[in-house]
Amino acid sequence: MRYCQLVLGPAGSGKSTYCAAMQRHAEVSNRVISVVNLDPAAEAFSYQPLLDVRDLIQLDDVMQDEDMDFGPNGGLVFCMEYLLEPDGLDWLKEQLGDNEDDCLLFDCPGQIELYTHMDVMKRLVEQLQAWDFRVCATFVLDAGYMVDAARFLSGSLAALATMIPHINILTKMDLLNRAARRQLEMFLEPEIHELLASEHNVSRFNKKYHKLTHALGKVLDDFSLVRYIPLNINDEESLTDVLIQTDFALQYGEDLDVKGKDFEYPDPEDRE
Ligand SMILES: Nc1nc2c(ncn2[C@@H]2O[C@H](COP(=O)(O)OP(=O)(O)O)[C@@H](O)[C@H]2O)c(=O)[nH]1
Ligand SMILES: [Mg+2]
Repeated sequence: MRYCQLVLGPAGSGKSTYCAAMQRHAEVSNRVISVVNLDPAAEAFSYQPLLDVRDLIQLDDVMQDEDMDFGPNGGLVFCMEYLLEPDGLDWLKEQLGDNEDDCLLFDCPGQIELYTHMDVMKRLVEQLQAWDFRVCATFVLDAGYMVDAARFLSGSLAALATMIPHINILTKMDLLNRAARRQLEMFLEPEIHELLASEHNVSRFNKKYHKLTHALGKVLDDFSLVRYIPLNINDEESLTDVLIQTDFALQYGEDLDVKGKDFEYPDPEDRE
């Protein structure tokens, strides 16, 4: 079995920084976590990638091709589709190797359309599973954007668009002052009704959609679907905490834990 996190989230939310910080943190804890750059439009990241999709295809090349005439979004979609063609997949499979127990982070592109309107990411997940990877989605959001309930809900709903086990991480906690951190605490394990009740400045728009917001909040609440883990990349304990949660989602180190999925309740008849 191999393990991987697809690191997802809007552009600038801190995906590449998370990958770099986790790789570094793993080294300190005597573990190896490798990072794969899957963003054909990536400009800068501070990790040393195990493999880089830009070695297969570069967004700039696609966009400069006059026959294809793509803009940035179309170009990105083309690159991801190309990766999932047989030749692209052969390349990816070979690059990934076949080391048992590998732990990988896939630093993914940020365009939400790839997840909401297209099946490229779903196909990627299925392919990775066929190659014996256990896959989870790690959804990264900038803590600075979690400032009001409406934004909170829209972020949460985006997080639900991924259909595999997923973890939500709030990045850039180091940038918040103490008051903001305290305010954020109520978002972490949200009692959504309380949260919505605490909204003060109800605009006309908010009033009109008040019921909708509450209904959506109730869905999230009833199913305990959304939880956020704060991450301060400058704090090793915080990194450890996130690693524990992602390990749990992936059921990494299966012989150490009882796995929910395979656990069988003992037959009461056999109890003597
Ligand atoms: N202070 C601070 N800056 C961060 C953190 N995470 C990301 N950044 C900065 O936010 C910007 C975008 O981060 P990046 O990882 O490239 O985002 P990506 O587009 O999601 O890969 C960069 O300038 C990072 O240095 C964080 O946890 N703390
Ligand atoms: Mg990036």
